[in-house]
Amino acid sequence: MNRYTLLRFTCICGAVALAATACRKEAKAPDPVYPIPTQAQIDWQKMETYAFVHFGLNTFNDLEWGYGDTPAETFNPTDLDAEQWVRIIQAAGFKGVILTAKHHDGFTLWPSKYTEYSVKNSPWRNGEGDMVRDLVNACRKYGLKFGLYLSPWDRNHAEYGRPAYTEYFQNQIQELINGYCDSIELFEYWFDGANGGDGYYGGAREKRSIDPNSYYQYERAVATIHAKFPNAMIFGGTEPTIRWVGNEEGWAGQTDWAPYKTGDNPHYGSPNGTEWLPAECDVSIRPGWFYHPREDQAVRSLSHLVNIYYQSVGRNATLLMNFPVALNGKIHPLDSARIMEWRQVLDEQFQTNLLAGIEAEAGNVRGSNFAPEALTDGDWDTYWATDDSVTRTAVTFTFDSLTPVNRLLLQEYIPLGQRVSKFAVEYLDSLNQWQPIQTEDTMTTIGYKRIIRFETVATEGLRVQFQEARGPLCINNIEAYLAPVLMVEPSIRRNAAGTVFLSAPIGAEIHYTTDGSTPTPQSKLFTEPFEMPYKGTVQAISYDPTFHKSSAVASHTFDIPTAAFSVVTPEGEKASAAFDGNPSTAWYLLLSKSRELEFDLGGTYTLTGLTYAPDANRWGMGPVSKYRIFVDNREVAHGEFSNIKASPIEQLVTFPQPIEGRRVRFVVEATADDAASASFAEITVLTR
Ligand code: FUL
Repeated sequence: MNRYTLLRFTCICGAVALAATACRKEAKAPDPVYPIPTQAQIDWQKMETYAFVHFGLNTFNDLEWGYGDTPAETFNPTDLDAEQWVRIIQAAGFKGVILTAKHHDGFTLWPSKYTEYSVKNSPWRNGEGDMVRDLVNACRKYGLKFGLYLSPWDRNHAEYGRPAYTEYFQNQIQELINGYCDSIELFEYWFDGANGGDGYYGGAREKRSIDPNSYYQYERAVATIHAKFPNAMIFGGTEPTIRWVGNEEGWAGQTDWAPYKTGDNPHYGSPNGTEWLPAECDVSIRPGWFYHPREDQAVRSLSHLVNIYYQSVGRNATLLMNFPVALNGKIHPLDSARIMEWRQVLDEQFQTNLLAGIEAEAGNVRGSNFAPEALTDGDWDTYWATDDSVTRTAVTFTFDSLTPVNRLLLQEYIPLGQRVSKFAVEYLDSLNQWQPIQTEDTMTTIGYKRIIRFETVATEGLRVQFQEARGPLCINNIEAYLAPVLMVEPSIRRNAAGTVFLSAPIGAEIHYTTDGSTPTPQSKLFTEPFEMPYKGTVQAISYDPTFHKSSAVASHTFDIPTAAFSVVTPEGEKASAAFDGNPSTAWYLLLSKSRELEFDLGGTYTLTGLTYAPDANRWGMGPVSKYRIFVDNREVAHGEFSNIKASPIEQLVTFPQPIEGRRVRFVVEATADDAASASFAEITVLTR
């Protein structure tokens, strides 16, 4: 008889928890700890993952934020197929899809009767097309939930900033809700908060500012939506039911409270939040939200996407994954292949719940109707609860034999509020001692779902120590898994002098090529940094020689090295961090001193473009939003880096034609946050 069976047949009240269960009577449920979610918020959170589709005029003009003046005639998908999107999205396990019915450029993907700036004036299906209708029909056919994104900021509309636009905005919401959403469940409505101020505005081409809290009349908008869909979640505006997580990278804080109050950091929420406002993590499968052919090489890696899942769903948030539909009107094959790989990895990682059917022992039990059996019975609505006075206690799971394990999934019964703020996980070692698991995860909040990743241990027992909570514990589910190791592709970096550094997880070999061929385990083995002081592409894989497993291929194309670059303006500056090949260090240009960075390349080159990356560190500031670029005093480009504040990724400027020269001047016309300094994490030139 092992320890587990022994316990099952013992009934010593108080001392042994499982036994305590049997001796207990039924108890009344714990009081809620406020704030608590609505049923609609609970149902939405249970969706866990859903998709975004960004598609529109931007797609055809290689833009992220159209100015509102790109002609409607440029919208021309050759082979639009909303059913293809829905099939892929559903096969990858997403429960719904949100469409950018109108982005900031004001172009509507449905033939709105309130504007001419829409699909009806495009060549697509001779102006007879209606993308909102297509997607609604596809969702209805496949049983996928539907959501709408409608940008309040409209850079096309002549009346933007005046009362007439507010009416227009409200009319469009009426049009969408009442004209399109019959017999479909609208699960979410997205009011994007972005507003860069300037736009075409019917030809005025000027900057207009509004007070978003009063101008758009969000209360009216929400009343329209909720009149028909009382359960739809509202993102943004003045009456949200969920919150933006504060970044566009797909991660929530390790500590993540659904309770929230004004002023809280959206990554974390807070235990004394007054409103139930759970976090949604929006992220694109590529760097941009809209499709750009150059980003075909930049689809997020499998390991990155898997990580995003753990850092969103695994941290009490939902995941909103964007697909930038390509020029032909379909999800790009690289994106669909990657997301299916992602689904497969997650299915493998969560294949067999090692705790299914194992009865837990609990240090305290409120009553027989709140017994720890609820933790592993597969029923979301049953939960283990403790006495009102007990917030510190443990649950223990005993395996029949040594069991390797490296994941623990915990869920609180959130209808009664979010409670746990500190816990620890332990395993039984070979000497029958409890040891802490080795993990980089901090074990603070749980909420709807928390997943902890740790080093594999082969053990006969797991124990969760609940250490702090806002009230008696209410836990409805605990699962454990053994996830196969996922090979992570190497990271590739080159310093200013042209030395290339590759790194991979401990234990993995790195094999690489520099001749354009795909690396295999037979390719050159990386043993030390190597020199590549010229233009070229490094491709590399991680390889596990024990299990003969390779990672996906990492690839990085480098242009001329920056060692020979020297700063001309501002005089006396070296700006080394801007040229060091390391995007996590940044140089700041003090704008009161100079608004430009001019540098000499150390030789004459034929230049085709430039890349600029702002400081993307958590507290980074001063991303350049408007620029002018000169080569040897000739202006070669000017423009805007759209959405750079919310998404501080590398920006590419391609010059209209190649130009010979050696002095590049980058003029900062504006920063997205009006900071006193502009940040330069990296600046490079592209040569022919
Ligand atoms: C941001 C927008 O500005 C981006 O273009 C994108 O739509 C993203 C989802 O939200 O605020």
